[in-house]
This record gives sequence, structure tokens and C-alpha cells, in this order.
Amino acid sequence: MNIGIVCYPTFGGSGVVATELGKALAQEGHKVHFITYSQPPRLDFLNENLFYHEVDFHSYPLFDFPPYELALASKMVSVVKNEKLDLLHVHYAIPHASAAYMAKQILKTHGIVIPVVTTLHGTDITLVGKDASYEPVVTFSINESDGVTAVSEDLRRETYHSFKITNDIEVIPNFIDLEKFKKQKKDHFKKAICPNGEVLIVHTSNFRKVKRVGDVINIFANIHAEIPAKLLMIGDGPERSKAEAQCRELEISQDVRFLGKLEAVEEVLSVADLFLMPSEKESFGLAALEAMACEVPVISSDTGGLPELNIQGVTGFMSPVGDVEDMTRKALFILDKNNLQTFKDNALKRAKEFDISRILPLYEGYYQRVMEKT
Ligand code: GMT
Repeated sequence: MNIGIVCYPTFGGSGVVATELGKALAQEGHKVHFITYSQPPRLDFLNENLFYHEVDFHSYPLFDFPPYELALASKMVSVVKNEKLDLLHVHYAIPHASAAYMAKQILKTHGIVIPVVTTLHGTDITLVGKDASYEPVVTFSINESDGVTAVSEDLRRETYHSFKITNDIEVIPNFIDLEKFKKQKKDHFKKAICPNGEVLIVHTSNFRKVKRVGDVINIFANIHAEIPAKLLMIGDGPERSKAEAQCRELEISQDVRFLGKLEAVEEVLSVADLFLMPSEKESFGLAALEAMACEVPVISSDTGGLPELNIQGVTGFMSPVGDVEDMTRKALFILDKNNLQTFKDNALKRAKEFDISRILPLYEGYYQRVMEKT
């Protein structure tokens, strides 16, 4: 197949899923054309089947906001025509699904029919998409897609609940490349961060409000009061400086490091003992899956798609959103040296169920079905 993938070139979330999917498809022999405004960070290897098309959009004194969606639609038209694509797969509904709809209509006037698959990732439905300023366009473009997938059962339910959807939604969960995400021997690294044998706790996110970074700090402060512990905060975003101030107030700054965005997050996860994801909403929780693949158990909230990933009392624990005390208790239980190894083993076992080799055929089969009916 000759597939166009449209995504955000982000370090985590939908951008990573789209990029890893494209790389895996290319390795299977499909031709994959990425269409986005900058090179996705994980598009980091050369393969004769991988192509990158940059959306160039120009400002003009009249525009307070350059019309990215129009530039994207125009780029899709040109790539579909010139590269003779069989299918467009857009990740994150806003504005990719509506731009794809526009491209499809334009291509029709050139006598070209291009099937469009939209993958819903989470905040495009649960936060941004629901907003009245976007809702009509999101509903319309989901209904006009030739195929729609969601990354969890919960997101599928939430989409039907929040929008008037007439289309079928297929659930294809997120996946992990276990060749890349695996526990590596990094003893020197662990020794450098935890010189006195402290437990190592990790959080990675885009530090948005929805991630409840404040809860991460509070859970850690409670654990720290009970046992020697260190916290690594990976990623960056609007809540970071507030979280840093919170650490100063709680007088735990000496044991917390903010590392910013990392290319090789698996190296840090390799030495971690526990991963914290107390999010307000989380359609799947890819970052938690990455941790589990590196044998790290997870304390998470019980929201969204997290119960489809994190198994209560097996791979970690879940608590109601905001219940910092319960999360602390459960974290201390996992970190008990009599329990930790079992949770680590279970986390890896569960992660294997989401191995890319199991999920890739689901996308390939779905593309085939969508192309046949279009
Ligand atoms: O986590 C984020 O806020 C980023 C966001 C995105 O779209 O990039 O992530 C969403 O998509 C990921 C990949 O499918 C899911 O694993 C995340 O759970 C989801 N985030 C939320 O629902 C908050």
C-alpha cells in the first residue's frame, strides 16, 4: 500500500503512535508518506519506503493566525496526486480530519478518490473537540471519514456519547515496539541518580493541566517522607514551573530532577521502580505502556482507557482521580521489596500484549477493508 500519514510532530502521544506506525508499515514493505509541519522526532531512521513532506505555510500581514488547515489540505492534495497514494490516515481529529475532508473533495474534482481513515487519540474528543468552537466540525469530519478508529474502548464510548456519530468506530489500541522499549543495563546511571539505593520514581508527560502534575509531586512527597526516594520528571509544558515551585515549598527539590524532553526515554525507564500517571483524563496512556515495557509498574488514576491497560493489583494500581492518599498507600505497597519484582514482571508481561507485531496487522486489515468499500 501507498499510505499518507498526517500527524502532529510531537514527542509523545498521537505523534509518536503515528510515527511508530508509519515506521512499522514501511518495514513491512508499504510506502509511507508523512505529511506534517516539521520532522516528527521519532522519524529517525532511513528506510527506502519512508518519505517526509513538509507543510509550508506562510504568514501574511493580514493574518493574525496563518491558516494551517488550508496549507495542510493543499499539501495532502499534492502528495496524493503526485505520489499516487492509496489511503490517507490522519491522527488526531483537529484539524487533520477536516483538512482531509477538504483535500478529498478537491481530489474528487480531479477524478481521484482517496479513502480517509481518522484515528481519535483522546483530547481531540475529551477536551478540545467537545468545545463548542470546534464540535460541529469535529462531528462532521468524523462522520465523513471512510474509517474511524479509537485507541481504547473508553474513547469509542466517549465519542458516541459526546458527538452525534453515525459512523462505526473500530478500536485499535496503542502499541509498543519491544525492541526499543526494553529494560537496558544502566546500572551506572541508577547509581548516579540513586547513590544510596533510593527507589526511583518517574513521570513523563506534556505537563498540561490534564496530567495533574501537582498530584505527582504530592504522591512523591508522601513516599519520600516514608522511604528514601528520588523523582525524575520527563517532558515539558505549561505546568512545569508550578511543579518546580511546589517541590521547593515541600522542600523536596534536592530529590527531584526535571529533565525536559528526552529522545531516549527508555534509558531512564530502564532504571525506574515506579511510574506515576494520576491524569484527570487519559484515553489510553501510551507513556504508561512505555514504562511497563521497561518493567516498571504503574500507579495511575482509574480514568478513561487506563483500566484497559493497567491491571489493578497486578501491573500496578489505580485510584480515583485526585486521591493522592490512596495512590501513596498503593505506591508504598508496590515499592515494598517483597512485592516490587512481581509487579515489574507482571508489567512486562502485560506490555507484551500490546507488541506492535500484534497491532500492526489490525491496521493493515482495517486499511484493506476501508479501501474495498470506498
Ligand atoms: O497525552 C496527551 O495529552 C497527548 C495526546 C496526544 O494526542 O498527543 O495523547 C493522547 O493520545 C495518546 C496516543 O493515542 C494516548 O496514549 C493518550 O492517553 C492521550 N492523552 C489523553 O487522553 C490525555
